Amino acid sequence: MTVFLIIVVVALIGISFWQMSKILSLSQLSGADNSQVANDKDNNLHGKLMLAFVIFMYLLTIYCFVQYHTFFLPESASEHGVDYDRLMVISMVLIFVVQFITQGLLHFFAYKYRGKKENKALFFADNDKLEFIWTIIPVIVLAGLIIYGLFTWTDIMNIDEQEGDPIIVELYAYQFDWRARYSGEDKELGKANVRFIEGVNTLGLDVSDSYAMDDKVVNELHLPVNRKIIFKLRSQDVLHSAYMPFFRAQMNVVPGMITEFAYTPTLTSEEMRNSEFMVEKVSTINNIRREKSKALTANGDEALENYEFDYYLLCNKICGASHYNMQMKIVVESQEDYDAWLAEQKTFKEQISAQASN
Ligand SMILES: [Cu+2]
Repeated sequence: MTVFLIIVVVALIGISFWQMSKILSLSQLSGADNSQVANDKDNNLHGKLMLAFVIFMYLLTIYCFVQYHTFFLPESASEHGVDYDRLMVISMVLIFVVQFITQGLLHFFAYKYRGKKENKALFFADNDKLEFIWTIIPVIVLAGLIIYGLFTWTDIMNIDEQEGDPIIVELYAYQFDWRARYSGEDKELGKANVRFIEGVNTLGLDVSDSYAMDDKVVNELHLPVNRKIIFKLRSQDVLHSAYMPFFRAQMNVVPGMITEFAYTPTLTSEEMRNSEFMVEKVSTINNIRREKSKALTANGDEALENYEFDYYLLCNKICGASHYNMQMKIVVESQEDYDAWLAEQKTFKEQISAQASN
């Protein structure tokens, strides 16, 4: 309703301006230039505005880069992320350079050749050579970019379970949290179906499947560094999206099917925490928190805790009211630490027997 009223008000203001401009133009003295044809004064003004607009846009772009470059992601924490970033940089630099030149020329020529009373437009039908040049160059550049992109894409999306010694982890999404499932000694994830969800069996594991009994369901994702991880994604309810920006990974999580993505983490949580980028970022965040804490404690409230960096798995599909808070901590650590952590986790069998004895 509010939106509707705002639209009505804006429309009415528009109409009143239009009416006022009509009254003003009618009330002008008869000597004024009432012609609809642009004169030299109009052309001059519009030519200069054309130039001013492009200069303004360029200055704004430069300002944004200087002001907001700290919001870019740091170096990728996964193996394929390096290729992904390279493709992104090449595409963006190309687009930027071409756009900077062509847009600039377009506006500059609009200014330079703005209308003048004594000027007459040159009749210029076409030029085959020029047509050829500005067709063939984009064709070659774009074809190169697309082929390079396709190769990178197939490399990234190639999920070969036989290659290397991958760990298979299930990521399970539901409104509004994540669970991860690791296979046990048998290195095989057991069958699961949302129909079997009951009690502690929150992921609907199939109790008749022996592979499921030694699976481990956890709410913190631990990954050994430099080891290929294959993620099998499953959703309980609606569309979610598994988003791990530091690893340049994102995959839809779709109810009724299993989607997959694989990557090899290359930087442990500790290494990322100690990187130059993160040390600076975290200190900026903590400075802001300290400032806010001052106001909070003055009001008698509790001060904010110091922030420490951690990788997170986020949901990147607006999946409902608490979507914003749908996240799971990711810990990338050494193989030994990972093994020790996994050994401590309860198997599904232990979980259901604990429930039964309760
Ligand atoms: Cu979600």
